[in-house]
Amino acid sequence: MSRRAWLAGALAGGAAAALPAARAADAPSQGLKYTLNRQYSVTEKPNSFEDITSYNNFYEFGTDKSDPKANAHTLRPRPWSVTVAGEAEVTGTYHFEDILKLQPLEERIYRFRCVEAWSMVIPWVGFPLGTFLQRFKPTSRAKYVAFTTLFDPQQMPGERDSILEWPYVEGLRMDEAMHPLTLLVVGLYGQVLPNQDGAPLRLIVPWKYGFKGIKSIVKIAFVERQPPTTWNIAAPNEYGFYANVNPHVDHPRWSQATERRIGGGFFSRQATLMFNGYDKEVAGLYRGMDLRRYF
Ligand SMILES: Nc1nc2c(c(=O)[nH]1)N[C@H]1C(S)=C(S)[C@@H](COP(=O)(O)O)O[C@H]1N2
Ligand SMILES: [Mo]
Repeated sequence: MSRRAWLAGALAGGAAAALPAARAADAPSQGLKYTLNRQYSVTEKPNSFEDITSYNNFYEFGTDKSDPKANAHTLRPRPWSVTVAGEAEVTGTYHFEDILKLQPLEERIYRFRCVEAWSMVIPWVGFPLGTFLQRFKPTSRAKYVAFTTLFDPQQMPGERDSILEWPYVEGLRMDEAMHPLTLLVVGLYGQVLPNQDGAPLRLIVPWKYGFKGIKSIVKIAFVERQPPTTWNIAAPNEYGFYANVNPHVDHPRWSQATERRIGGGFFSRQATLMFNGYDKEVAGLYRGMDLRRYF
């Protein structure tokens, strides 16, 4: 599909024109139409487009932070389709451009905290996962949502290495998936999502560690049981299913009390906030749960 056809689809889904809130001088121009959601945006200064697109974790393209930018050109994010399956009245396989037309795009400026204790502030463009999922009329048996990344070693050469089990998989509890902060992302800085950030469609759950934000999604399934998740399979004592940002629960090999803000100078560390600063919005989801056990 041509770039023009893709853009036409994106524009058809756009809300009334609004001034982009975040713009980077170094961002290329492949613009989306979207409206800033102020209610769900932080006022901290966003990282540069360069930071967000050159310091990445995307093991399908290598394990160094600079590998995804160098290698992700082999990914072909258009055309793309996404299968919605499992415990729902409506299921099927959908063209990405048709998914885009379903709802207007929003810009959300979110804090982003990797489990490795670095962080950024990122102006994502996307739409709430919850409003998307509701269309499929999940049944009462749908207790979790399971996500799967593309498996194609031709496009994703890292999938030939056994460093992780492929394809990358992730999951959320149903109420986490339905929470208004949970976002399906198609762009950043007002531009179509670059390959290294998980084109064409990735998840962002801003109160959880970055590894929950599965990239290049091809399947979304409503399931009854808690689904397996890639980093939990790799090291269950280090990475739990919930992975809520929590400065009081250290990783076995390092502290989670502070974080290094990328672009902020190597020695400048700042306090990590409970639920990455989104505690007012999400603490209620975990009331009564032992956050040390369900980490
Ligand atoms: N498919 C896939 N998704 C993934 C990863 C990955 O290796 N493969 N890495 C995760 C991790 S550890 C982080 S911190 C974020 C990084 O997102 P970014 O590179 O856009 O900042 O993506 C997450 N999603
Ligand atoms: Mo991460």
